[in-house]
Amino acid sequence: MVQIPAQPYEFALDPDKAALLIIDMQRDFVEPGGFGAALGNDVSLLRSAIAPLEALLAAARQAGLFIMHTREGHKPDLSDLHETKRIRGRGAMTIGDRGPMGRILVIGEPGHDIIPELYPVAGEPVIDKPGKGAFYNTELSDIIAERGLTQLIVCGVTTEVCVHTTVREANDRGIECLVLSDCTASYFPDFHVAALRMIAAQGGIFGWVSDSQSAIAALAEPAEPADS
Ligand code: TIU
Repeated sequence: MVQIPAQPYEFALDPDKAALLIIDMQRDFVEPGGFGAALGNDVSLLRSAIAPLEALLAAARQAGLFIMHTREGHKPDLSDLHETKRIRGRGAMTIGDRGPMGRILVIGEPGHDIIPELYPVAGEPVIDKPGKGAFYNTELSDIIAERGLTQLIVCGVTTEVCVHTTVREANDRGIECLVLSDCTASYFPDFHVAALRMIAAQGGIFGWVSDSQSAIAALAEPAEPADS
């Protein structure tokens, strides 16, 4: 076990039973012309998470931590897209429409892919998810069960939407989640702060909140046996 300073109290990381889960660091969310912009957002607000995530990803790879990435998106025939989601927002552009990075939020299109700075390497599963949470209609539960995972370090975008939904889903499945504040971001800075507070409030009702520096320091430490 490695202790990571966190809110509401320290997180006891068991690196053998933990994974880093990076949520939706896709061009569609952080670059102009994609889904985030189509919803009327200033996508530059999400870019603060990239540099801390690059450092964290390097440290996690160095430490041999299991790493997974998710991508929100839909099959090219949109058969996995609920009509309710397609029309939500009533914007001029929506999911499946063609933008400067290809069809918005469609698997295989340039905008749907993960940004180059955080691109997955061999051995890091990429989980395509049609919803906001990473458990709905994905193989994540199977991967967690096969590997005997009990903890997730959850990062990515956006804090109050896909990160929060995933943390809530994981919490209900008995998975402990540590969310790193500077490795997540929102189009709404006040929502980011509130979302993190919601996780750690009430004695850690959904999980724990820490930051990349604390996690990176912990990943560099040799783990103590779990029963010490
Ligand atoms: N709109 C928004 O804040 N987020 C999403 O639609 N998806 C994710 O959070 N990935």
